[in-house]
Amino acid sequence: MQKNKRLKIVALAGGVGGAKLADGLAQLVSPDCLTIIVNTGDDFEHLGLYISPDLDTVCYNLAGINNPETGWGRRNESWNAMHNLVALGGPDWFNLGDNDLGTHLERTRRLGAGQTLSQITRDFCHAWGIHHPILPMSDDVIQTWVDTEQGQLLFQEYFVRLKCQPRVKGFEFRGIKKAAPAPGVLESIFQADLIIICPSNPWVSIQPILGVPGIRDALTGRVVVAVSPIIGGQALKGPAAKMYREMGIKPSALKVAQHYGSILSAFIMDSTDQSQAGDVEASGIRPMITNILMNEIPERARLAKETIQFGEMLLRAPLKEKS
Ligand code: FO1
Repeated sequence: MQKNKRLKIVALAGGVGGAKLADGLAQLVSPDCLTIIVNTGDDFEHLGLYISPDLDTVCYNLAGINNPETGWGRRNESWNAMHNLVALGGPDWFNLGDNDLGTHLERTRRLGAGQTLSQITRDFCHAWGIHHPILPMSDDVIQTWVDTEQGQLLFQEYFVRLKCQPRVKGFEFRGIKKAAPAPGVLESIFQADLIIICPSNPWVSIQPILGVPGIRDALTGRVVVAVSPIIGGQALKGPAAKMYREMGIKPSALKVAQHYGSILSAFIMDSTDQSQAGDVEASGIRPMITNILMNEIPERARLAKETIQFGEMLLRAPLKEKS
């Protein structure tokens, strides 16, 4: 596929859905024209290890070493450490494969030696043969807590241990007000022709990124295109639709577009949701319709290509005055 050297692109990504489109973009756009900014609100300490699930999911996907079934963790994994840990009475709810453990051990060691998440991610990407810049949204600790009927839950407790069962009432991103964007984050946005919000969970993957002081403001006046994480009222993976319902919003592509609101120039939604395009347009956001499913690897590059083409069209068209 022709390498797209023209546009400078920044992609905002969270978990598995975001990693897929980020991987598709990386297949098309050269490293000097694509920067991926990743959510770190899911990070947490477990077994004394500092774990960064979304950074690892994006890196593993771009390195082609991700587990294709789950989307997270490593392929060709073994579970000897976990089996022995559990046999000795350790917690079994968060599965850490033997290969994956190497990442968490080394990240924890480096953090303890005073390195930043950005420095660590850069070195890990080099080791994994990833040339595209992958930046944590911040080097400061930001923790997503989910307000539920059972009280506040750390994100991974909610997402993995409790399997997203508790009813959600809200979210708190602890530490976000004092946090700073990681080195290169604002610069990459200011230099970008096109910002792509990947089909990640708007509540717990994209909102934390936008909440880091300076990031949302940096998007003002830029061409920002989001890909819907909801098709036909359902999330492709994860609790996004359930979260909308529990937050009192009927889940739909339209509601996601309105959730992102005025930062969006355009919103890419699945043809299943064609009937909502008029209302998206009425919300001041340009609707773009295509097949947004990425079940197979080649579909990642196909959707990435279309997203870039939509972005190029917007860049050529005179932009309406952004509010
Ligand atoms: N998700 C699960 O549903 N179960 C797990 O046991 C699990 C382990 C795990 C280990 C490392 C890692 O990087 C991710 C892991 N995830 C697991 C996924 C993770 O909870 C989510 O991918 C993100 O936090 C949200 O997308």
